[in-house]
Parts: sequence; structure tokens; C-alpha cells
Amino acid sequence: MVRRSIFSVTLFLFTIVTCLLLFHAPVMAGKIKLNYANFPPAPTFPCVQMERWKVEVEKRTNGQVQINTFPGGTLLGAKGMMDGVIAGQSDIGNICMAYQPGRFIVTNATSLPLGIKDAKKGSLALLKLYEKYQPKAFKDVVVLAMFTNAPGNVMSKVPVRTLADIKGLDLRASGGAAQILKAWGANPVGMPMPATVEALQKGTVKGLFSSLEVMKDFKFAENCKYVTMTETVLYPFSVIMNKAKWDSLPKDVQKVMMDLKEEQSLWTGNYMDEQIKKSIAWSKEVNNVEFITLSAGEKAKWAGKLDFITEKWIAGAKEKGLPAEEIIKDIIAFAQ
Ligand code: 3IO
Repeated sequence: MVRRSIFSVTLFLFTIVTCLLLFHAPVMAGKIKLNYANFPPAPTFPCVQMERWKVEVEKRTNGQVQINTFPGGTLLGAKGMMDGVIAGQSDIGNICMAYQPGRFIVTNATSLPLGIKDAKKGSLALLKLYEKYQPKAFKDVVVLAMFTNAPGNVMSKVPVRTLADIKGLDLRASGGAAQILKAWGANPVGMPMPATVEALQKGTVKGLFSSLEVMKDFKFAENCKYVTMTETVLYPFSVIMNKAKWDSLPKDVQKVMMDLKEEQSLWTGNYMDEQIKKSIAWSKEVNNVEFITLSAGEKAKWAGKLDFITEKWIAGAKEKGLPAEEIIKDIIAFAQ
């Protein structure tokens, strides 16, 4: 009798423990919910990388973390993103630093005409730059990824073949890209990328200066039938998290996110470079866009107009006490 009851008690305990083990995981699932805000529409590259990050984090935390994504400015818009994340209006956000040039002096140096070849190289250079200098601009947030778009080209409703053609032309660009357009004699009009759709339709601008994947992702090829291959200027981006929210996360979750940082940055650069190829093919085949290559002589003239821009940035950054020359040298070296 005694032996039988010991057996039943043991069986009973065993069943309880098994049940606890089995149901423990589902009970934990989705316990940590994080909001992730993004400013452009869902099909564009900042949002594609956001969805990829969400999937990876949910997978690598075994469902302990659930990420709710808000593309298209539904939670925070382009200009309010940084302060919105600092204030906790969203846990995570994706910022384009060119929209606040004075705020991100060190990281925006990647927008200078330094000859960075593609988005993968640009993204790695930007991340390494951030890691080395830990700019004060990010002291109130935690950086989860950094990436750039691919080198920019002029997309326009009218053909741009020479500096005479671009003179006085209203083209949309922000930050470092606006400075470059100005140096070429164009009239830069500043606004975040999503606002460009309406500006092009209404004719407020005659084109834009950015990476070519937008020809397809925003359907700009329907309006802009010409592309001039200038192949310069990157826009730097960063994914940031509210600091208090970060501090509240378990160590293993933090580790998953930190382990993803460089991988995610490179993944995004790579995705961007691939999208550019698809967008160029689509623009030619479906929308009959003409791609204009500048002659060597013309290209040299265009490049010559930009020489002062990096010098000017160095002088300004030095005044602010930054190791300006070292920053420039590092960006070039990191982007090799
Ligand atoms: C960009 C911003 C949002 C969605 C797609 C994009 N491709 C390139 C950019 C860079 C940018 O912000 C800009 O203003 O050219």
C-alpha cells in the first residue's frame, strides 16, 4: 500500500513538472512587446529591413519578444522619429540622419563626396564610424543597426546631360545631397522622401537626387524619364531604441539584438544594392527611362565642383572640437 502511494505521488509530481515544462514556454511567448516605427511606405527598403529584423529577433528569442511594426509614418514620421523614440512614443524607430543635418554631424560625414562605391560598403563604414566615435547625438538611445542607401543619381522629368542643364533645376534632396546639388548649380528643395511623391506629381520639383531603387519602390519612373549617373552621395540611416526600454530587457534578449547589429546592417546594404539592379532593369524595360552617362570630361567638371565640400565640413567639424581629418580618413578606410 505504502509503496503504491509513493508511486502515485511520484507519478503525480512527475506529471505536474512535465506540464509546467510544456506550458511554460507558451505562457512566456509574446511577453515582451516592442513597437517599431518607420516613416516611408512598407515596400521601401527601410521597411523591408525592419520586417527582416522583426522576423530574426522573434525567431532568435524563441518568441519571447514580439515586434509590432508601423510603416508609412503611422506611429512616427520622418522628422519626429528621433525625439519620438527618446520620449518613448515608440520603443524602436528608423531615422534618416540627412533630415536633421546639424544634429548628426559625425555620422552625416558619410554623405560627403568621398567615392564610396555601394550600400554594403557604405553601411559597414557608417557602423564602424559610429562604433569608433560613439557620437553624442546618440547618447539617449541604443543603436540597433546602421546602414546607408546606394550612391545617388539625378532622376528627372527633363534630360540632364551637362552642368548647363542642371542649372536652376528644382530637385528634391536633403542634408549632404542638397549641398552637392547646390554646388552643381541646381536648386535643392528639402523634404523627406515620402513627401516627394506628391511634389513630383504636382510639379513642385522636377526630379530628385537619391538612390535608384526609388524609381521602382516609389514608382518614380512613371514621372522621371531620365536618370543622370552621378554616382555620389549616400544617405545614412540608423535604427534606434528607447534607452529605458532597452534597460528593461533581459540580458539574453539584449544579446540577440547586439549580435544582429552588424549582420543586419550588412544585410540591408546588400538588399539595397540588389534592389538597385532590379529597379534599373524595370525602369528601362517597363518605363522606357533613358540612363545618361556623363563623358569623362563632363564627369571631371562635375566632380571638380565638389572639392570644397569636404574641406568645408572639416573646417566646421574642427570648430566643434571634432577630430575632423581622422573621421574622413576613417570613413574612406572603413569603406574599402
Ligand atoms: C530613402 C528614404 C526612404 C525610403 C527609401 C529611400 N531610398 C533612399 C532614401 C534616402 C532618403 O531618405 C532620401 O531622402 O533620398
